[in-house]
Amino acid sequence: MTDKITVGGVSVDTRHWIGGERVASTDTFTDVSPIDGSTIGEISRGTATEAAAAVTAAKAAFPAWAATSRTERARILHAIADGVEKRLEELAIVETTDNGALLRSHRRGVMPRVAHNFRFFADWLLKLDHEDFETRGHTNHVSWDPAGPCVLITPWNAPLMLATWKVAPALAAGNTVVLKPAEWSPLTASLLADIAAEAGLPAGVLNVVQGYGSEIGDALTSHPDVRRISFTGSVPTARRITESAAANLTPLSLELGGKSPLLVFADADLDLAVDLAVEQYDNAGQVCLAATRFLVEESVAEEFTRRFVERASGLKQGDPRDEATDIGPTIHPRQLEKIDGFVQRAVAAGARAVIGGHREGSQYYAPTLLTGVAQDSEIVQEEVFGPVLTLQTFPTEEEAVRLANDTRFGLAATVATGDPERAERVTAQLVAGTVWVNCFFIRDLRAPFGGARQSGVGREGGNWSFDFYCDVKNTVTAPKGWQDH
Ligand code: TXE
Repeated sequence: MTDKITVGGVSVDTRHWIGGERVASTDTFTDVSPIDGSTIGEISRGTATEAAAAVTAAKAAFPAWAATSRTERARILHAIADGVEKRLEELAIVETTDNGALLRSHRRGVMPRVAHNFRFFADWLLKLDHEDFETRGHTNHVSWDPAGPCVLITPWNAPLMLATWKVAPALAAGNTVVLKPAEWSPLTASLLADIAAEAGLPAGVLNVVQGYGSEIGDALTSHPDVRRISFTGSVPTARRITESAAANLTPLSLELGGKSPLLVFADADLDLAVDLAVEQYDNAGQVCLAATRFLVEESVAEEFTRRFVERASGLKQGDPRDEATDIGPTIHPRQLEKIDGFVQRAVAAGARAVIGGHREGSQYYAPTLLTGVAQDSEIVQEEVFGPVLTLQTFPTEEEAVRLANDTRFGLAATVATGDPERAERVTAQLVAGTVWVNCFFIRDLRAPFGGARQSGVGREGGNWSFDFYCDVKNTVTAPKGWQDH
């Protein structure tokens, strides 16, 4: 095994990053590019030994980092953001090669947001405060104490973006981190380790362990020295992690899947509604927030479908490095298999593919829209995580809300309507962590982010992140002169 590989002209270390040193495992796993199925390289395949070593390193580094002043922590986080900006192009090309999402989105949207994640939590840290208050002359002072080593487990659909949503607030809060990126997209986490070290983050404050969740997950999540676990991924894995964390009652933040609706009312601006609908193919549909269920008022359903099909047919699918591409590949042939299984079972049950409904070669799935789907069918109830959307119609507002809420998820919902009163009525009834009205994917780090029902546990963003990553403490001090009594 070579320690470094070159990806799109960028050198990437394939080993773990533990206690400020590169550590190799004896075994490796093969990282494959979704663009063409070619092998990128062999990556260290972590075991329980490296997982434990990473937690030990995080524990050892914790007291000094927790005691580092807020200003200094914020300065280092800004320096990491500088490093991300300096290496933006490199990060973009490596991420695209590794997970197949569009290079143009990585360049212009995602990587700038990665830098912003660090800047935002650095700045928020500096203004983080609770007001002191008084109880019968006694002062109550609430402080945000760092919690300790945090295990952060992230998925492959937006690897560095989702990792830094967690890493930045965890570090800002004064915690140390063990990051376990997904085995299908391990590379940018390794680059982040380099960038953080160059920015002056002390050894052991950020550790990265590579490998299969099934092999090293338990060693991380059941470790008694771990104080927080934040996970983004699937519901079954979240259940396993929850069981494993139960041993020490380690607090969890879980950001899971969704089956979010897009409600289109007859009074909506239909062109806007179609714009919002077409956006759901972004990242080849591999987006937890995607509004994959179109619920359209009967009277406009035909026209909406016509315009949607016209727009969707113009989308260009292909190599995500090409600036003209709109839809890239699916992360892995196994995911492609899974997507096609969902679609073929839906079609066998009576659904009609208005567009798509098939693979395009060995890495791509054609953008698909299915109609004739029953509310209780698998395709309407389960997350596909591919470019597969369903369309159902509704006769009344009441029925629209009923259908929208009728799944076990509750991550997001999007409403297209021209009537502000309807917007207010409907949004008040929707079960979702985020509701967008006549817009989609607007995300401000000050706002809470998370899911209702099986879409997640907990909220992150602004103070919500610090609530999670800190041990909030109240100190009650007696009035001056208490010793005279
Ligand atoms: O997810 P997993 P997978 C959904 C989506 C997708 C499905 C399966 O529907 O089709 O999940 O994807 C680590 N202990 N989402 O199998 O298994 C794993 O190594 C600790 C939605 O890739 O949840 C990876 O780092 N960790 C989603 C991470 O968990 C474990 C994004 C996610 O993998 C582990 C991704 C264990 N026992 C998938 N087993 C979203 N919400 O955006 C695995 N992991």
